[in-house]
Amino acid sequence: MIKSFVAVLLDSDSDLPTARAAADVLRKLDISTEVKLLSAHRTPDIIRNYILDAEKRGVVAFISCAGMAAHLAGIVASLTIKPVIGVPVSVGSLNGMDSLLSTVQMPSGTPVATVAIGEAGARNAGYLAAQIIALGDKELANRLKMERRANTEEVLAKDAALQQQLTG
Ligand code: RP5
Repeated sequence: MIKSFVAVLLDSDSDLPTARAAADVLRKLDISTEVKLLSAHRTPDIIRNYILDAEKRGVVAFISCAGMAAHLAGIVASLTIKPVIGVPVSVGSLNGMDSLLSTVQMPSGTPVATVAIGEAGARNAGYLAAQIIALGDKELANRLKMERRANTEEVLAKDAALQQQLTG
């Protein structure tokens, strides 16, 4: 049986801290994850073969992390109809604004679901991929719901502590 997995792609090894934030969320949720370095501008020929092979091996979604002229997510999206989530990396003199616009402004018919710049966005890319998988996986859906509940409890506890500080 083919084992399904999420591919976390990075355009440069300098994108690793961002890519790791997405992979950490997926692993914490027990989702099989593959991390792969592929460069839009430096390894264009290798990308097509990797995507075709990943599809044969059971990839369910791609998360693509890239900075500056961030074209990796768009190229991946042009080669597959699996969901592609783009993470703009915060790098260079524009602090990721260039990455954000390069990732999000896709032509009609070839979407990239683009999340926020940097590691916060990468974590949400992990959760978004998990939510896509959870459409067909009740156990994972329950794990995600439990995490949401834990987040709610955490805020309530922090508010209770805050109220005590303010009144105590
Ligand atoms: C992009 O340019 C990468 O995604 C990276 O965020 C940025 C800098 O790349 P390196 O010069 O560190 O390889 O290609």
